[in-house]
Amino acid sequence: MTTDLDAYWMPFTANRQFKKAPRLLSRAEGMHFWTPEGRQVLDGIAGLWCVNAGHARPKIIEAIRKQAGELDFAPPFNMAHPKAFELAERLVQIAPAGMNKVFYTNSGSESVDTALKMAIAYHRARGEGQRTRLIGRERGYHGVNFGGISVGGMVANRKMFGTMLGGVDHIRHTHDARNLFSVGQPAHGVELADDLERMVALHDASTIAAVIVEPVAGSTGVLLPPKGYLERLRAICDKHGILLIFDEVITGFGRTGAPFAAQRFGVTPDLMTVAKGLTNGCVPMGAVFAKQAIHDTFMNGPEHIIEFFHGYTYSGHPLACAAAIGTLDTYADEGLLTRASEMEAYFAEALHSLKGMPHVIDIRNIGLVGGVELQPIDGSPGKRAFDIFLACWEQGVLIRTTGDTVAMSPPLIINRQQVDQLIGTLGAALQRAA
Ligand code: PXG
Repeated sequence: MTTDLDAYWMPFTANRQFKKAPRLLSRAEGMHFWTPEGRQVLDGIAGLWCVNAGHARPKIIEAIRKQAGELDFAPPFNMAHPKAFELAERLVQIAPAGMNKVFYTNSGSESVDTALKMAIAYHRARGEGQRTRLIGRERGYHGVNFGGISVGGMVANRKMFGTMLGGVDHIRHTHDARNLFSVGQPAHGVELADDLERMVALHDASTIAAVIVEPVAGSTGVLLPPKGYLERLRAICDKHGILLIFDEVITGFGRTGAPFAAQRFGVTPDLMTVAKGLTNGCVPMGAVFAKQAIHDTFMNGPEHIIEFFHGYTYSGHPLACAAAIGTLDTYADEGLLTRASEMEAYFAEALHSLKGMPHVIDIRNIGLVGGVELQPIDGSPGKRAFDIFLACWEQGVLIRTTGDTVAMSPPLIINRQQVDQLIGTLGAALQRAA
């Protein structure tokens, strides 16, 4: 190493451990990364669930290059540039029916906090300003901003950052021991959605603005919605006038086999948050999709007044919009937004072949997402999976771990041989570690 590693405080990383044995990536193309030493590594997690079309795609690179030379920045408040409108129109074409308004952010975390604020402000605009309560779910992950960690269900956030937003409550998560080793959507647990009725009984619907869930929880270990669960959540929300927010930061842009999980599961939310695959990870960008009626509720009062008092300096940044348009072109050219549905059966079979391997206690999958849960080492939660992560890295395959679950979410361009390599390397690491 010629560069000093000292000054960079790394995010979500065990800094001291990392700096003793750094893992660096210096180049990427298609399904692969390369290390500075020239070692090739198969990307089993699409960067961080974002590089859905694979790395270094020409249309995206060219779009960014061209945009940088043409218009580097335009103020997004009271001004705009053409690509912001073009992109929104393109996004609405692939969105669930009726979700035809798009608000830009720069990340998933910002999308989540934007959607929560939109929900509260929407009810106020309708004359129900007392609806301020937000309902999340245990084991939910909604990014790192205060709204997101409040509705999220991660214990570490509670331990480290205190009480966070008030007026928040949580329904139970959907991980259910009756569903171990289910292939695809599990059969048991639709009644977990009835927790929302308990929230209504406890807090009264008139105080609740919205419920936010990930259609498939990614970061906390690939937790699937039981059959009928999302439908029931939708019905309970409708019954009580509660907005349903899907956080599709991970599930958006083809991950589950349809453009959005809302379409895969046939349940349309009122608001939908996205990021990651929106620009194929090339330029930071997020967005919130809203139903027409929600948007229209804001379009009241004097026309010179700002309707939604919210936005970011970089909302709809020209480079991000260009990258997103290049990304949507690439997805369309190659049918990537539905390719996971073609690969799902092969991926599932390979993944579930790990059943019976040492320490494997559950396997979960949908589209091109897989989770393999391992028996934790007594007294050292997370260590078993992290050791497997390191073993795979040494064998040229990048996976993710969360707790003792190994998560995989490869670029949607993955071929069968690469699926075999991904799962084969993981299987071999599990055998060796036994
Ligand atoms: N919502 C969901 C559902 C997410 O998965 C965010 C919001 C926040 O997005 P930003 O862009 O602010 O990071 C996420 C992020 C992992 C992992 O390995 C997942 C995420 C981030 C980092 C790691 O599971 N998801």
